[in-house]
Amino acid sequence: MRLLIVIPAWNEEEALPGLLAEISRTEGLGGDVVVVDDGSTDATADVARACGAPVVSLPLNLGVGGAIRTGYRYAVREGYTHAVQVDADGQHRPADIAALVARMEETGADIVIGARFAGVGEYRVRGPRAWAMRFLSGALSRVCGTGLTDTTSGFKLMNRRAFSYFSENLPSEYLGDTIEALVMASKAGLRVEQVGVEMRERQAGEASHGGWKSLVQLLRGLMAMAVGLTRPRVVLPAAQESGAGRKDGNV
Ligand SMILES: Nc1nc2c(ncn2[C@@H]2O[C@H](COP(=O)(O)OP(=O)(O)OP(=O)(O)O)[C@@H](O)[C@H]2O)c(=O)[nH]1
Ligand SMILES: [Mg+2]
Repeated sequence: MRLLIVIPAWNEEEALPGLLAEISRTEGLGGDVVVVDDGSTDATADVARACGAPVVSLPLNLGVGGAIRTGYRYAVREGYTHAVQVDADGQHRPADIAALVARMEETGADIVIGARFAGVGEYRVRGPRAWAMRFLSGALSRVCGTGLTDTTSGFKLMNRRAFSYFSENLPSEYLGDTIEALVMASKAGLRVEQVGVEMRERQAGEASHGGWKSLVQLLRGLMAMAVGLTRPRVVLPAAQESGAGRKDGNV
C-alpha cells in the first residue's frame, strides 16, 4: 500500500503547522503528504514548505473539490495506491486514518468515509444544521445502498480505482465534492462504507457555516444530489486495469 495524504488548504497558515506536526508524530501512519494550496492569499504554501511538506500551488482559488481533484491527479501521477483527504484546519485526526484503512480492508470498499454521528466522538450539531444533515444522510444511504451518517464529511479514503475516477471527474462546485460525489460513486459502481471517527472543531481560522444558513445548505444539497442522479452510469475498468503504477499525466 502506498498512501498519499492529500491536504486541501485555503488560507490555513495558522492551522497547518500543527496538523503537519501531528501527522509526523503519528506512529505507523506510513503515508506521504501533499498540501494543495488553493490560491491562498496568506503564507499557507511557505508555511507548509517550511514544515517539509511538498506543495502544489493553484494559481487561483478553485474550492475544496478543485483542490482535492488536484491532489488525486498528483496521486495518480506519482503511482499511489490509496489517497486520503485530511482537512488542513485540524478537524480530522491523523490517528484515525488507520481506522479508515482497516475498514477498507475489512469490507473491500472503494471509498471509506470517516463519519461523525456514528457513535464515536463528542461532535454534536443541533437545530437546522442537524436536520439538514440527517435528511441528506437518509437519502444518500439509499442511493449508495449502505448506512451513512455523515455525507458532508471531507475525511475520505479512496483506493486507486476510486481516486483515478475522481481525479478526472470530481466536481468543484459547492457540495459537489461531498454529496454529488457520493451519487457519482454509486453510479460508477464504487462501494462506499463509513467508520465512526472523532471530529474536532477547526483548530484555527473561521467556520464557514451555521444556523439557518443550513436550510439553504439543505436545498443546495438536494440540488447537488439531483444533479448527481441525472448523470449517466459509468463503467470503470477493473481494479487491476485502473492504472496502478502508471506515471503519466500532468497535475
Ligand atoms: N472553505 C473553503 N475551504 C477550502 C477551499 N479550498 C480548499 N479548502 C480547504 O478545504 C478544507 C475544508 O474546508 P472547511 O472550510 O474547513 O470546511 P468545513 O470543514 O466543512 O467547515 P468548518 O466547520 O468551517 O471547518 C480545509 O482544509 C480548507 O482549507 C475553499 O475554496 N473554501
Ligand atoms: Mg473544516
